Amino acid sequence: MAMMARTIRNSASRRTMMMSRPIFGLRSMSSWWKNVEPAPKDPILGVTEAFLADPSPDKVNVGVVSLSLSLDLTDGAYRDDNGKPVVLDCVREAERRIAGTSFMEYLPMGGSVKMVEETLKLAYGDNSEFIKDKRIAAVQSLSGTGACRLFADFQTRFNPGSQIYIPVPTWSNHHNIWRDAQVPQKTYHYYHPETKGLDFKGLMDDVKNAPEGSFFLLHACAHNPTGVDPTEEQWREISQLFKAKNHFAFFDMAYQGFASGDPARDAKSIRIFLEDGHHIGISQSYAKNMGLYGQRVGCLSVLCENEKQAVTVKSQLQQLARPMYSNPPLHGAQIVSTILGDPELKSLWLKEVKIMADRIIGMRTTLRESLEKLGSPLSWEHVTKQIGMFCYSGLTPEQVDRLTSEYHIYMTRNGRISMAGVTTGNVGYLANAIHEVTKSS
Ligand code: KET
Repeated sequence: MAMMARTIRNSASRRTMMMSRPIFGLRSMSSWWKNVEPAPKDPILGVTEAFLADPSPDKVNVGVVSLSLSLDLTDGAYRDDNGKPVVLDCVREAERRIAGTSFMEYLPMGGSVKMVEETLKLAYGDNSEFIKDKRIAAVQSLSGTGACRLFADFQTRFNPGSQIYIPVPTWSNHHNIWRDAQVPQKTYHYYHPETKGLDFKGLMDDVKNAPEGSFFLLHACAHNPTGVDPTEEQWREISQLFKAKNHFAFFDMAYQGFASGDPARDAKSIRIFLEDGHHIGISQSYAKNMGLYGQRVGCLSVLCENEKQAVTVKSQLQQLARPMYSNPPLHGAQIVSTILGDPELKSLWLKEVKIMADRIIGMRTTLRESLEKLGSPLSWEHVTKQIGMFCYSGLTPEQVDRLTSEYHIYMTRNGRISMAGVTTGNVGYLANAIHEVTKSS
């Protein structure tokens, strides 16, 4: 026993000695990153971090009527009317069916063929001739962000020096994505702060004045952050002008189903471009409309001239994916293909998408009515006019700061409210706080 204790003591003191001995070379090895500055906080996900760090004891009371609620209305993640995250019933059923599967192997570099097939139908239409003719190069992507990034990398590689036109404003990460892919960015007019609607004239002028064959990023529906979409007629005019200018349209469709409650209707902009014979690119995501945020499942597609070209383009997209992440994750893709491949589960999904979209539309009405009942001197018509997950409220960064410091309400500093986090329980609290910070403006 005594010998054992001595041995332990000895080896412990040997360890201490070794640790205190200077290890030459280590200092110089670690010093190359000593000048690295902290990265700026992300304007969306950074706010959620701040919310999580808020020590307010009432934070857990989200959704409960209380005068000191703490609300996170930052990112576009859907909550039910009790403020709780939602796993759709169709997803639970798909998971039940997948459970116990013996397949845990790699997907191909381009991802699940079945998932991609079903996903293309949602964007291009069930009976799309382009799908039948195999003219679409498509790969599973790491959700919508991954699809945008893969496309941006494809653009740089095969059209070096080309630029991308991005709307003002847009989802903040669009700028990061094309910047990191080394694609120079230009902007085009989109939102009119005075009318809180579309600046259609500004948009058309910018499209007209861009050099022939420019790349444009378009939000297919439920524009983030403004909630302002062109009408069908305006989409037709945009498409015609793109045709005349030979521009390339890349559609980011992160909210299919969240604008109208019907995914097919929300793909109208894309269908118009297809009818007009454009070759387009599309990013699709199941983060929001299937609630698969953390599963990172989406799709990048590029419509080509013929099957041969589509095979070639797909091979290059895979070639871009291989050194980055090799192949995409399996589980989310299985969930999606199980749901969309089964008519019953698919119709359950469509019902659930509509329920989510309708709840948000209902909350817009209640928020506007509550502000009007409080006697707000401002117009809140835009709250119900805008569509999708977000309300671009018109609040200034200073007013947002007051909402956070005085009311524990978190949202991005551009005044974007994630309507998906507004509930029957907290809408009154939110309206009151907005009224308090805006009534003297
Ligand atoms: N495009 C748009 C327009 C978009 O708003 C998002 C996410 C994405 C793509 C990417 O989603 P993904 O989870 O990669 O499929 N927007 C929300 C979350 C975030 O910022 O990442 C948001 O704006 O809150």
